[in-house]
Amino acid sequence: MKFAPRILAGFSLLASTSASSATTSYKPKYRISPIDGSKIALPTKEQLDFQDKEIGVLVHFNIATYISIDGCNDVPNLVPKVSLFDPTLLNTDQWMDTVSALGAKYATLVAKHNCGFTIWPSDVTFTDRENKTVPYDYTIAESPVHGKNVVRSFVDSAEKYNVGHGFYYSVVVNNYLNVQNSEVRPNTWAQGQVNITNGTYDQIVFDQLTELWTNYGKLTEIWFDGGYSATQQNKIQGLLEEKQPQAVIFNGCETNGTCISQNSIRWIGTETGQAPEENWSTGVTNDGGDPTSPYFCPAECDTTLQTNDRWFYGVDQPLRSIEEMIDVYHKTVGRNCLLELDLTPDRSGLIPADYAARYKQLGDFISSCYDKPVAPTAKHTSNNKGDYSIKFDYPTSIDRIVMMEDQTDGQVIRSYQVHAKVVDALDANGTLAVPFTIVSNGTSIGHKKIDIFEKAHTVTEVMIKTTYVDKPKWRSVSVHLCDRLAANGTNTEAD
Ligand SMILES: *[C@@H]1O[C@H](CO)[C@@H](O)[C@H](O)[C@H]1NC(C)=O
Ligand SMILES: *[C@@H]1O[C@H](CO)[C@@H](O)[C@H](O)[C@H]1NC(C)=O
Ligand SMILES: *[C@@H]1O[C@H](CO)[C@@H](O)[C@H](O)[C@H]1NC(C)=O
Ligand SMILES: *[C@@H]1O[C@H](CO)[C@@H](O)[C@H](O)[C@H]1NC(C)=O
Ligand SMILES: *[C@@H]1O[C@H](CO)[C@@H](O)[C@H](O)[C@H]1NC(C)=O
Ligand SMILES: *[C@@H]1O[C@H](CO)[C@@H](O)[C@H](O)[C@H]1NC(C)=O
Ligand SMILES: *[C@@H]1O[C@H](CO)[C@@H](O)[C@H](O)[C@H]1NC(C)=O
Ligand SMILES: CC(=O)N[C@H]1CO[C@H](CO)[C@@H](O)[C@@H]1O
Repeated sequence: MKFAPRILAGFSLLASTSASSATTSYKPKYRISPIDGSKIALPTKEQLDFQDKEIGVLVHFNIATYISIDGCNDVPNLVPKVSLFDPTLLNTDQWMDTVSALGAKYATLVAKHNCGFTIWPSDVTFTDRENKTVPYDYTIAESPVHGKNVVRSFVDSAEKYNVGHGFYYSVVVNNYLNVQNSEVRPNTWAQGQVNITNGTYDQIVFDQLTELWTNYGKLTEIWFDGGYSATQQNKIQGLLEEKQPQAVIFNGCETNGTCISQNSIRWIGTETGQAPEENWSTGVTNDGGDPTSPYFCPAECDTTLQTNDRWFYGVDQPLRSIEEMIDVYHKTVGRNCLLELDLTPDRSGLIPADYAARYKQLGDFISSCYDKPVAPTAKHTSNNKGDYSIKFDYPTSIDRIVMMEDQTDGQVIRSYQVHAKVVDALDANGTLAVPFTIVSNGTSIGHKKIDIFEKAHTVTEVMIKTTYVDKPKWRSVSVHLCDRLAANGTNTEAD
């Protein structure tokens, strides 16, 4: 939460002592367009599998759940007491009920946030300034629920519910160790903070990532909030290659194209749950991306259910309306972005009932609208000019279209127009001999693009025309007719 873009710039002064294993940055993989010679970035299987999941959750449950403010960010001296962490009803299966009801396919848990508290019993020890070996004793093992391991329960529940699991571990901030921006602050130690060197800090990060990446199975996603420092980069990359080569890495590339993983995912650049209308699977900048980039690096749109960009459970924090959340779905998944929705267990360790109901309401809308297309017997054809056609058996009412590219050989469509033969009595004057009119248009399709028309239409035929850098491979095209809750802000009639 409070996601900073990657903040590597500024760390270049740190002596790169740990970089003895000269790991090299991943080069982008691409092919050349047979049509215009441009670069077409190629995905990894892991990236495509991840885009396929479409919806995930980012679970914010840590010691900050027990303080009034939303985490330890920007309060460098705050080290909440371990005695606060007391989830008496903790049940991670209950979390997964909500994950499933939402239709989310992966869950990434905040194993350590900026306060420094770990919700697994870390066995890491380190050397303090007096050269004594001391344990990292700001963990669940020192809390009232010692003997429990939230990370372990979470992983077991995720596996039981067939949900991919991953971890968020902030490597750039740790209040317990008095670290901001990856640097141990000199001469300002507060109550509860431990006095270490910069080198010791990097070692602790490495050792705790080793615990998380060794003991808890294959991870679907690894989250680097704000990236990592130059002194940590090579070792983290080496550890990833060794322990979790299949994981998709949020913030895995710097905006200058230095990547620690081929399976990188980029940040969309906001926490509102809105991708730009035009959002490519390619590019490394924190925005709508770039169709000409050689890097395949899809965007993830992280956002909250609670209002006011609140990530940890907030007592009496209102929730966003179902209309707004449906809008978020259309502006993220419907715009080729992964929707990663915050999930906030409360102080008892459970998802509150009213939250669970809102997530389920959203999941129910999505499946009721999109699981089954209208007119399943309509005739679908595509030709070798990139056109896609749907001919209906009889006049059929639709109000939206869902388009998916098969991106195995890269994202190749550069723009499209959706045409339809509209036979609505008022529009067409009651005749079937109508010409095609444009009902929506746009640029990027990628994994998925959903266009909601300005209004519902009765149509006999739909035809998509495209421009592209190689002949498009369609994965699917479907049309739907749904409750028009929050059908605003999406693509509208072009004519
Ligand atoms: C990208 O930025 C990082 C950190 O500032 C730097 O170490 C790296 O050399 C840069 N790479 C390129 C290709 O400019
Ligand atoms: C701790 O060990 C280091 C390296 O061996 C040494 O340079 C330093 O003086 C020692 N510090 C103390 C307080 O003994
Ligand atoms: C850690 O490194 C930073 C950057 O070089 C430096 O400003 C800071 O004083 C160091 N911290 C300690 C405790 O030595
Ligand atoms: C932290 O360690 C440094 C180096 O030994 C020392 O100068 C400083 O006084 C220590 N600070 C505290 C609060 O112990
Ligand atoms: C679209 O709907 C959302 C959620 O109801 C609302 O916040 C937003 O203001 C609406 N936008 C427009 C342009 O009507
Ligand atoms: C509808 O068709 C009738 C009969 O051909 C014609 O008189 C009328 O102008 C048409 N209306 C529109 C809106 O095209
Ligand atoms: C969609 O159509 C409108 C109206 O003709 C046009 O202004 C716009 O540029 C088109 N957008 C794309 C992406 O083709
Ligand atoms: C139409 C649209 O929203 N285009 C945006 C696509 O993403 C790039 C990068 O963020 C923006 O510059 C465009 O405005």
